[in-house]
Amino acid sequence: MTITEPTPEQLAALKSKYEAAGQGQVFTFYDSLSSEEKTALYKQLAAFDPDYINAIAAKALAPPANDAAKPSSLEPLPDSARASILDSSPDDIARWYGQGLDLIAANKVGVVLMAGGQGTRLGSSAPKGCFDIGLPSSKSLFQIQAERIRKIEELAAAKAGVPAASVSVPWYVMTSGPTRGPTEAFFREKQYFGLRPDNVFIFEQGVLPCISNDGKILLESRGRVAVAPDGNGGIYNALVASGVLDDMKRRGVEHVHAYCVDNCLVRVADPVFIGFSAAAGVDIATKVVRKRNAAESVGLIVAKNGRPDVVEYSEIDPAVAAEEEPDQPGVLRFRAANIVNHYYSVAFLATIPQWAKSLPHHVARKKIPYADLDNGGETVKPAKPNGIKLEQFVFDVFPQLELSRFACLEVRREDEFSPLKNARGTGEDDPDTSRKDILEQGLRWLQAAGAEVQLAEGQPGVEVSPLLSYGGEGLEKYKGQTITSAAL
Ligand code: UD2
Repeated sequence: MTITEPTPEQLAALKSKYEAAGQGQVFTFYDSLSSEEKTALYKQLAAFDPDYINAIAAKALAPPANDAAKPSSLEPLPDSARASILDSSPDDIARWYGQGLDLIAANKVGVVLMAGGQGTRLGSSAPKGCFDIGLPSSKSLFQIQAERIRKIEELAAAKAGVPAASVSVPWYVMTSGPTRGPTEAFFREKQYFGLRPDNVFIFEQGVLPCISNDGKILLESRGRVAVAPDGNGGIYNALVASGVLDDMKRRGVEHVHAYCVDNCLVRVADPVFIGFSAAAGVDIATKVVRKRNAAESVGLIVAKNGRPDVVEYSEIDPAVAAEEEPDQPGVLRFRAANIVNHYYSVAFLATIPQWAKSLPHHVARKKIPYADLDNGGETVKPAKPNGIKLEQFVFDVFPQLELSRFACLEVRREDEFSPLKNARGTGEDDPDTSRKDILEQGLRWLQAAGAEVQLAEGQPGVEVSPLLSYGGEGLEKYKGQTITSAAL
């Protein structure tokens, strides 16, 4: 790497900017660094604006003016903004499905995967998409999702009567500092799971410095600022900065499905969702499932001051989360659970520069390893939270919209939502629940097709490859057959 240390003038200018912002401590060890370390630290610091960091940290730490979770300010979404697969007519669902496939066949649909999370709760150091949930095929979450893209391209081409090779659903994979390298290596190693490499676009979201409890930017070591991914709301700046939005426009993509990597049941580029959203002519739509119980760690889709909004599980007042319908005891009043499964029109995404900077930052209090300024920069691993990470949430864009520009589609949890959040053995949202949910879905599909399935002892179901069936279709050939294998 060519070492281009900053000139004395450049260094002085940056130093005074940080000192004026009360953040001069980041230069504590600068003079004792090697030339390469000086260049790296200067480059890292020059990428941040210390005044902006102070402003967003102060705003994020200030008590919310009109507390989002105060009971009076929240309402469930009005029926006008909601639909449910559970009570939609088969004709409506079939129409949305057909419209979605037609848009996919016309190469107007793209997919954005949010895969920058660090998956700390899962306890794996590899990116979550690489995780093997223990299926008979040992497929990773990335492979399952890639094969669903391949299958939906094939189904769309078949319906349109065009060659499969003429249909492309570009897959834009958002990574972060810690996940980019391992993700790219995994995709190359797996030859992009059979997708055309020029239809896979791996990009990186931004990072923000970690801040101590007294508002100081933390050093991770003598020559490096402690940073963390800027939240899945970093997607918006990243779509523009990485050239993804330009690529979508170049391809003529008009409809985008953005989703969460850790949901093994996710219907990637779901034609029903795309068709529903395009037919509704909305800027943003979101899928929800019925909340499992008041304490479930999911955001809640609500209406707030007449706008669509989401109150995150880490910020909801427990009393609000537990409120029940007055005339339906036991039914939660706020039960539309966010599952990080969103539709955007590209026309709306083109307005990102107008509002992305104004999205709020949320505070996550964390134990952040830091360089002890008073002890030669020795790295200290704190026993309790010593600072905050600032992150934007992807759904914080929702209040930008009038309700008429937004739609919410309730789907069946057992068909579409099984998040992988926790380490094996937790019993909830862990690798075993993911594996079980996929196998049970395959069993339901085969039984619905008329197959007789004989399960081995302790086998919860059958793994049906996405290349065989996207959503349970195309299994007629198993009618009347006896299935004994664990995977098809
Ligand atoms: C997310 C939702 C929550 C609920 C829950 C359901 C947000 C902000 N919260 O909570 O409302 O829907 O999931 O499972 O969406 N990610 C990035 N970059 C980041 C941070 C996260 O790409 O800097 C991705 C991450 O890889 C994952 C998704 O965003 O695909 C959700 O992140 P998470 O699992 O950390 O969010 P969680 O479970 O706290």
